[in-house]
This record gives sequence, C-alpha cells and structure tokens, in this order.
Amino acid sequence: MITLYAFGLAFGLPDPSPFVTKAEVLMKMAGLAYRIDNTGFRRAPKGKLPYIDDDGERVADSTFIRWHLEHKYHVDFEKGLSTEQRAIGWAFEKMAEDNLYWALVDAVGSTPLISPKARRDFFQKIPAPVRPLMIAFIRRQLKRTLYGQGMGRHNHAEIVALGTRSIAAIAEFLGTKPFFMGSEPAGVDATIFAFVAGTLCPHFDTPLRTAAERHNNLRHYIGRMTARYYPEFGEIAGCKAAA
Ligand SMILES: N[C@@H](CCC(=O)N[C@@H](CS)C(=O)NCC(=O)O)C(=O)O
Repeated sequence: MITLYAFGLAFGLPDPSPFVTKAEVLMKMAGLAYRIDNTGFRRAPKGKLPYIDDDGERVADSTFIRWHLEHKYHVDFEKGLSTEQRAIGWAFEKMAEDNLYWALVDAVGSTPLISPKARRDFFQKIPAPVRPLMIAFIRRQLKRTLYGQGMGRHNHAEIVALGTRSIAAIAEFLGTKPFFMGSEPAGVDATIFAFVAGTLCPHFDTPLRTAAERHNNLRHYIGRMTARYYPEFGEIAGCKAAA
C-alpha cells in the first residue's frame, strides 16, 4: 500500500498544497490503493510535501511521484496524446508549478483579506498565545523565499499581472474542451485542477481569484474534475461537482 504524506484537508480543498493534490489525483487516476498520512512533514526527505512511501521506497516531489507510478505500475498518464500534446502538457504544468504557484504564494501570503475563519482553521495547531508571532514569522519566511526564488523582486501589481497571464493561458488552452487535452483527463489535469482549484479557493480574496473567476470554463472544469475524482466533496472551490 502506498502512503501519501500530505498536509490534510483545509479551506474546502483536498489539501492546501496544490502539489499534494496533484499527487493524490495522479494516484486516483492510476487506480492505485493508497492511504494519506498527515504527520510526515518533519521527516520529508526534501523538506517539502508531498512524498510517498511505496513499500519502503520513499519518493519525494510530485513529478518524481508521477514518474515512479509510471515506471513501477506501468501507468500511462498520457495515453493517446501526441508528442506535441505531451510537450504542451509539460510546459503548462511547469508554468503552474514554477510561476503561477509563486504568484499564488505572494497573493495568499500578502493579502490582509484572508478570512479570520480560514486563518483560525489553518493555524489552529499553533497555540493561540503565540499564534500572531508565528504568523508574522511565517510571513517573513515566505517573503524571504519569494525574494530568493525571484518572484519577490517584483511588486505585487507586477506579480498579479504575471499570475493573471498564466491563468488566462490555462483558460484559453482549455477552451471548450471537457478536460485539458480533450474528452478524457490526462496526467496534466492533475496539476491544472490542483492549481486552478487553489486559485479559486473562496477563503482567499486575492486578485488572482478574481482573475480566475472571470473564466467560466475554469469553474466548470473544476466541477467536472471534482465529480470525477472527489465526488464526496460535492463541490471544491465553490464549483459544484458536475459531469
Ligand atoms: N517541487 C515540489 C514542490 C512541493 C512544495 O513546494 N511543497 C510545499 C507546499 S505547497 C512545501 O511542502 N513547503 C514547505 C516548505 O517549503 O517548508 C513538488 O512538485 O512536489
């Protein structure tokens, strides 16, 4: 049995980390049995989630998890796709993970509009008396990370412009297709679903959410993916599960 190390349900999302959600959707697409463990962060091989333990073999990073599933279980997440479609899928995934993600981190980390309930839920594990200090510490860390990554060298308006362009590119490429590459989901959908759902999450009142909400096809897409992979949720990010 595979164990997926995750943060756990939060903000109405399967996981607050889009990378964890991506890994979980891949597991669901592969039809593999797995269990979720929310206690593994301190032992994460690369200091990040997700990672999996597959019969004693630990694999860290959502992309390496995907490759592990492909190699060990002979899962083809790109069945029927052309070489060109595979290349496009990879490019969109990396745009979401390495560009949109940091714009999202900036948006969520800097917005004072995060609802008090969301804040309480997320930080509930931290004892109340030290919570404001810890939140300030985490914000400082986030700022440092964003600066090191490079996104943090832009001002917020510039970051929003970059994130908005990525969201528009996703919406434009999706167009009227049911799934990112056509009539059936492919591996790339695990990533696109995770990042678009995170962007649309109603608990974070960010300009990126507003940008995503302008694209009705994204909302319908999240509803379709929810129906397929998380029917028990009923809705994710305000998008009702629909076929
Ligand atoms: N490239 C990694 C990224 C994973 C990642 O950034 N995880 C974040 C949560 S979204 C994390 O665990 N951050 C903890 C930290 O940096 O301390 C993947 O694809 O899995």
